[in-house]
Amino acid sequence: MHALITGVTGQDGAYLSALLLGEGYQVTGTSPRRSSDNSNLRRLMEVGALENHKFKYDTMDVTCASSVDAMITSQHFDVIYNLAAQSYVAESFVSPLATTQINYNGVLNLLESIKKFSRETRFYQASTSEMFGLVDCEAQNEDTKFHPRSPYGVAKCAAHYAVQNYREAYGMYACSGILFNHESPHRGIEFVTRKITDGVAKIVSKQRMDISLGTLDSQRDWGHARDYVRGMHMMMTQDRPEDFVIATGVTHSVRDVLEIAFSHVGLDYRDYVEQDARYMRPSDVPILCGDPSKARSKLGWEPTVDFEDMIKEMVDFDLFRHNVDPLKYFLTGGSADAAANR
Ligand code: NAP
Ligand code: G4F
Repeated sequence: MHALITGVTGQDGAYLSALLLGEGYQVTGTSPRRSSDNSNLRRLMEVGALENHKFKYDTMDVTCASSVDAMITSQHFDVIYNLAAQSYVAESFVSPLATTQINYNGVLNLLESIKKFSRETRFYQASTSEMFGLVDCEAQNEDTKFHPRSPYGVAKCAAHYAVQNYREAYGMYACSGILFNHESPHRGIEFVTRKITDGVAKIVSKQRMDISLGTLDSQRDWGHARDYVRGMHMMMTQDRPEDFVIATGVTHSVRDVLEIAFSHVGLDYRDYVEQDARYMRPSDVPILCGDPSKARSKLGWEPTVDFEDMIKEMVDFDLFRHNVDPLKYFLTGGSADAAANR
């Protein structure tokens, strides 16, 4: 089996590559051409994908129809996972058109190309809980109405409906995973969980004194990316294409993330966090909580990583990255100097 993963250099691209390679797939992973220092391949290196002979990295920008066509006609893909996106919600308020180009037009380019040249290829779209936005029910499932609160959410809604339309109009195996927030040590540093765990590690290693954040009241249903890419793969190996919510069903606040991350290194977040209006959004999503019942019953999917363990894993990873050995740090009663990993 041959899989194409767009947006392979992101968090999910790395985990999905590792999963599919482990299942014996040949994987072609793409992202747009960036500067030539190859730093965008860091995650793929860390999960061991780059050294696997069944993995090939190539460049492709989903906003360019001709390069999408060239890729899809150059070889046969059994399955395409479209993870490519401008995925940072705050940035979408600054660059709504660019976000829409990638997150909606890019999806149309892929769907059109599959329709024209490779109709049997299965297509996965990375839909998101951000589409639910301002919710009026306790738990969101596949039937919950959308009320997006950002240009990112609006573009993802449009893409979601396009996938549904290509499925109905052309009988294509096209489906969307409506994934709630998922994090890991490979999460982008701009997202709130990783910003906090990286900030904690910088405070411990005395590189900074505090962290500036926006609202601490937002609540999200946060799971682990490794569990969530498993959900994607399960959706793509069903007999019929269907959309699925992937979530834990448990909600926490930004304050909970702070509480866990700081107390893990023996500090009180109240002494280190300041609020900064620059990180507030014109309209935000106050609370999300997913109902993954359909994924549980039809796919047999279950999350395996506990929220608190995930945040601690991220703090430990960032401590290590900032030259503090977490084990020595705890054994020496919280001395970063004694635990310097040099
Ligand atoms: P991510 O880390 O931001 O990765 C996004 C990927 O898209 C990167 O490889 C990026 O390349 C690539 N990309 C950006 N512009 C592109 C373009 N014009 N053409 C092709 N590729 C482009 O995102 P993620 O967290 O892995 O999420 C993967 C997907 O799931 C995204 O579509 C996201 O919107 C969606 N999603 C994420 C979550 C979550 O909580 N993580 C939840 C629901 C849905 P560079 O590395 O070169 O920038
Ligand atoms: O970590 P966030 O930036 O994630 P957000 O906006 O929920 O989006 C992520 O999850 C979506 C799934 O629902 C994905 F589709 C999307 O691609 C992305 O992966 O922010 C979470 C919450 C927000 O309410 C934000 O306002 O945290 C709040 N927050 C408070 N201070 C902050 C900050 N967010 C960020 N990024 N940085 C802050 O300083």
